[in-house]
Amino acid sequence: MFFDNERKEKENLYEAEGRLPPGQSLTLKWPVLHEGRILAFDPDRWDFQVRGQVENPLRLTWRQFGKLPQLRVVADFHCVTAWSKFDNEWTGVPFRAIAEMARPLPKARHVMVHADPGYTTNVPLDDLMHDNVLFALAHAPEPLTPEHGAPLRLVVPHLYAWKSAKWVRGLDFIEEDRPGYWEKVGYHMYGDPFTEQRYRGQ
Ligand SMILES: Nc1nc2c(c(=O)[nH]1)N[C@H]1C(S)=C(S)[C@@H](COP(=O)(O)O)O[C@H]1N2
Ligand SMILES: [Mo]
Repeated sequence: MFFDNERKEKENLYEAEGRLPPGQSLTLKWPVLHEGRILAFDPDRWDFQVRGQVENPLRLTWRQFGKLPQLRVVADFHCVTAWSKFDNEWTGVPFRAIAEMARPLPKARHVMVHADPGYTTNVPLDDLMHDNVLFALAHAPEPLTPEHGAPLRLVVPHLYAWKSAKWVRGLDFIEEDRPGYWEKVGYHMYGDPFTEQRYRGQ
C-alpha cells in the first residue's frame, strides 16, 4: 500500500486520466481471491480442451501447450471487490493462437471458459480476440504461483478480474451468451470496470 495521502493523490490522478476505473483503489500487494481449493498440478494428466462451435476441437497436453508461441503483455488488473493492481507483466499463449487452431465457426459468438475446480465464466468471443488477451504462464519476474492460477490462467485485462479464470482447462465456444459461476449469482454478464458493470440490474 502507498501511504494514505500519497495514495489518494495518485488515485485521483489515475482516475482523471481514465486509467483507474471509478470506485477502485490501487494496491501494490496482490490479493488472492477464489472459490474452492487449489488442486495439485499433474503435468501428465493436465489437458486443455476446446469444444463447441469450432471446426477443429482440440485436446492439448501440457507438453503441447508449452510449445505454443508466447507473448508478453503489460496490463492493469481490476477486481470487482474494488482493488486494482497496475502494470502486471504477463507472459503466455495468446488467445488468438488457440482460436487460430480451433477455427471458431461464424455462429460462435461467446465462450464459456472452464477452469478448476469447476469454475466457469462467460466472455464474448470478440473480447477474447483482443491482442492482449492471453493464457498466462508467468507473472514476471516470477512464474505464476498456484494461488494465482498456475499452471495456467486466462487474463482478460479490460474486464473485471473474475473473467480472468485461474487454473483454466478449456473453452466451450457457444452461440448464445450463458452465465458462468459468478454471473449466475448476479455478477454482470459483461463486466466492464470503467462503466462499473459489477452486478446485474445495474
Ligand atoms: N478458477 C477460478 N478462477 C478465478 C476465480 C475462482 O474462484 N476460480 N476467482 C476470480 C476472481 S473473483 C478474481 S478477483 C481473480 C483473482 O485473481 P488473483 O487471486 O490472482 O488476484 O481470479 C478470478 N479467477
Ligand atoms: Mo473478484
